[in-house]
Amino acid sequence: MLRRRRKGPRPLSPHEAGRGTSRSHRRPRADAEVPPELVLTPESVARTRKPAREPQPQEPPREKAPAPGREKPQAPAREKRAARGAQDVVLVTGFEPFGGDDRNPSWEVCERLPGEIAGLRVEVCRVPCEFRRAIEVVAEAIERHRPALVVCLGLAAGRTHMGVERVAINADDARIPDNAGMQPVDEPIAAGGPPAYFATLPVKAMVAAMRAEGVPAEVSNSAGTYVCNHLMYGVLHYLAASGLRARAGFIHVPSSEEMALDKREAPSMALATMVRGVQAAIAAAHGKVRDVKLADGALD
Ligand code: PCA
Repeated sequence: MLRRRRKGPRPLSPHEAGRGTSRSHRRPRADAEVPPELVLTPESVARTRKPAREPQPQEPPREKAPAPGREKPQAPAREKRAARGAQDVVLVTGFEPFGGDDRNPSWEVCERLPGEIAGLRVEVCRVPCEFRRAIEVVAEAIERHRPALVVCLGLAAGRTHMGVERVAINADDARIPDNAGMQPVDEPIAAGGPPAYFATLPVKAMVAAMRAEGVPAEVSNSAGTYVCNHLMYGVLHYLAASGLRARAGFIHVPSSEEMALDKREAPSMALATMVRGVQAAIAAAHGKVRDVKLADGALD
């Protein structure tokens, strides 16, 4: 039986109470407990925002950080765009270098994406390789852009294929410290949060679309236990709890050819191939809410 949506105003949940009624389009999930530091209000966003730093040489100023203290209150960008009949947004994120590397292809792919994919406006966001802070930065970008899709990218050196992650688990277990020196071992990402979240993007359809473009791709059943899994879990948790309708997922990319030049054992993929793959994956994710059935599971 189809359930009808209740008409008329519904009572405010404790999560919404005190935030004014302007966010009544949100439908928070009662069972998703979000750590208070991840519940973003314009005030908390302004508090967590670091002063604009000098742009890095290889970093084009795609996103201008406002001068400290001059941030605009967060507008419900998606609603305003819809009212103007303007484009939906896909937010694509990539990580800064980590673990002693001087580049990270996940961000280099973001820099090479076109401004539009499958009718979606592309916004990119460079993410620090830091536990907690990574989630805050992406949550802030979600509040700013109100995307329809969020596709996070990260490097998985040693992999041969583009890996569309199926699941993120509620566990941090860092073999090396992050870029801020933190090394959580066997700690939950969100105490009281669900053990795992599945990606809300059609992972098999994305893999199939990449292969159709000639890009080696696979479904991956583990995003690891480092900052990438942490970010994927955190973004899905944030979206579930905030009631925003964006769908989100994560793609791990192999080392780039440039990185493999001085790492002989590392398999690699050309950045241009990764860019083609990400474009195909986004187009497939935008076109399909339900996944396709494709026998492509792992035996181990
Ligand atoms: N890869 C790491 C974190 C940042 C990145 O690009 C990971 O797979 O967890």
